Amino acid sequence: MEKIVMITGASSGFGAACARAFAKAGCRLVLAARRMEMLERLKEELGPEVPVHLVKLDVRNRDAVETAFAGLPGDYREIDLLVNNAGLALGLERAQEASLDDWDDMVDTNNKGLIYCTRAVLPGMVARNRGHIVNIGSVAGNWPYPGGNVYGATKAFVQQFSRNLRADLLGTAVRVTNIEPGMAETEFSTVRFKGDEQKAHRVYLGTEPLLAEDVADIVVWVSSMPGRVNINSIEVMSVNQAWGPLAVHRHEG
Ligand code: NDP
Ligand code: 8X3
Repeated sequence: MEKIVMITGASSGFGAACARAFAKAGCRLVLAARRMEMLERLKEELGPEVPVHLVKLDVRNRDAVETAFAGLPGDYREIDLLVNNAGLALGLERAQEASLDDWDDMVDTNNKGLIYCTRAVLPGMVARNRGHIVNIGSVAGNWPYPGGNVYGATKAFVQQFSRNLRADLLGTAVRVTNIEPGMAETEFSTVRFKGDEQKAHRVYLGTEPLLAEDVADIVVWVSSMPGRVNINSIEVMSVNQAWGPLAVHRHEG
């Protein structure tokens, strides 16, 4: 696969696993995240034979996103595949107690960052009549759960944005896919619980969650389908996760 693949949030979890998987598939990689030292380590791990361009980028910063895409070296500029993966959940408090700063941060990263990156690559993809945007949504965008409030809503936005992109791109060869994973063990819960490793660990205790590699395999698969095939969305869970019954509150007595 001789593609130029740009992955946001490549410093850990799904993003880093996607980098490893696309490196194995023979792609040129543009890896972006805020923690440059983690990206440097990943580049070293991938080895000198894998063409990698690193970008220190906070996707919440619109100017920085525009500058980063405009400043890509010539041999990395014509991005074939953008994996919009950078994202986070912050907190699990009920809406009436949740932090507005956390809500801002999730909207700024999961939604605004994702649309800035998408808008930066789309004109080139349409002009070349070639390209694929893979968004990392979540089951949380499809199914409500207590404390999911704004995080789930940001992922519902990603789902609808992905569908609307397809509507706009009809008549071009540019593809759009929304991947909607359930519980997967990455740094996700450590970030959600603001560094509380024990609380994060308890999320996965006694289960066999998805691995980052599972999600990366799916991203590689959807992008390696023939050009006539657009996988619109894939919802994927660990076999240890399923839906609960609708909740009913009953008065005492
Ligand atoms: P991780 O916390 O392991 O990875 C998140 C990545 O996003 C990191 O590389 C982080 O890099 C990057 N990131 C966060 N904020 C920014 C920012 N402002 N600018 C640039 N990069 C940023 O979690 P996951 O791998 O699990 O999460 C990846 C995506 O998958 C997210 O969108 C998440 O919502 C989604 N997801 C996760 C699930 C799970 O259970 N793990 C399930 C469903 C969806 P850095 O901090 O270096 O900037
Ligand atoms: C991450 C999955 O269920 O923690 O998007 O919201 S969940």
